[in-house]
Amino acid sequence: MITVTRLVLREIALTLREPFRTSSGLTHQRRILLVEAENAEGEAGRGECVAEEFPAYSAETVDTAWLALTRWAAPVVLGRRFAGPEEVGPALERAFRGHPMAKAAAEMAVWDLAAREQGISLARLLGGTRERVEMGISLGIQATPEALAFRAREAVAEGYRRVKVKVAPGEDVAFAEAAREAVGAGFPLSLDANAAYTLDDLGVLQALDALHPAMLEQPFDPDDLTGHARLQAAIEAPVCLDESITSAARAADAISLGAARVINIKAGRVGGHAAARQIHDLARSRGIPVWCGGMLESGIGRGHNVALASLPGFTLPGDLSPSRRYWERDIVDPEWTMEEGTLRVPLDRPGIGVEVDRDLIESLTTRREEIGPGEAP
Ligand code: OSB
Ligand code: MG
Repeated sequence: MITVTRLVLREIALTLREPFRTSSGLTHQRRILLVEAENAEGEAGRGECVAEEFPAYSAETVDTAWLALTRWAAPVVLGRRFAGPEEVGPALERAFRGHPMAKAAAEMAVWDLAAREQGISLARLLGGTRERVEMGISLGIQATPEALAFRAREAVAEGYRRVKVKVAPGEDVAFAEAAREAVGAGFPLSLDANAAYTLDDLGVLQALDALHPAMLEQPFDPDDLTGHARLQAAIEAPVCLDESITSAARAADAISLGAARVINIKAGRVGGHAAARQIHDLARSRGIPVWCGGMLESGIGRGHNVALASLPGFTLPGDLSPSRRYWERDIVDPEWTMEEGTLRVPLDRPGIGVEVDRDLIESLTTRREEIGPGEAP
């Protein structure tokens, strides 16, 4: 049994050490929505909403998630006796439509709390089996192919197990060629288009395919499963879906249609850990490899990603970098680190395995709201 008696929502401002550019925009300062779920004993679990400031990656934003959490998710979660954290996602799903990033932030906070109440790691509670997870870097679009090649070479030297490069129309073939040459012929190099192309760009996509990428991530609009299936039939590289996969049902459709040979799972995008695990189980039963995506999270969201990535079907390196790659100072203690291209899953520590730096979080907070049972606005 688990009961949440108080939710604390908080928005913090965190500045990336280096701006991150994709086909859908530039991010330098992250507005991050954090959710704390407390039980009657005052113990807290934490979740992080992956929604961004502007609705480019998906329709949700920090502000819509704040609204959905306070108005619709809080009354579902607060004061209710759940048999376990796996019941929270379905309850939110029944209560209102959409807003999977908002739902996930609350759901994941309850999973962290449940693991802490049981005195076990979140990785164990989710059914994780790995002691270490392999790390991959996601490189934003750079000013020139040469600059990208420099960063890609650096990443390989640092030990990353996979390099992913963002591409966009006009900043694709020359950049991908430079990255391929930098990492070497056999090295896993992925390309992520963040939905910037259409089937009319087949020529460009075939030129990218000729560079033998480990996968081509989300070339088309999230709704265009049929287009992805057509593309998959026309290229050798596996098509990997990210933005398209918003639920287990969508993942099942994508697999059945042949729209994806690989799936990027982000618990924060699909409504939380229960849905993420369901997608993992489904993909595993269909022979589809999965990996854990990232959304430039703080150390809290990263902790959730690490726990999820410890599940057995996560056979490919995730978009997972150490804290130092993103932030001058992360909000968690200890910070996340990389050893030989892997990250040690904190199986010996409760919940996500890290504690928050309360003073630092307080100093970064731009908005805060506490909600108790029966208090939802
Ligand atoms: O498409 O995977 C993506 C970051 C923000 C939004 C979307 C994506 C990304 C990344 C960064 O690729 C991955 C990371 O957190 O390191
Ligand atoms: Mg992506």
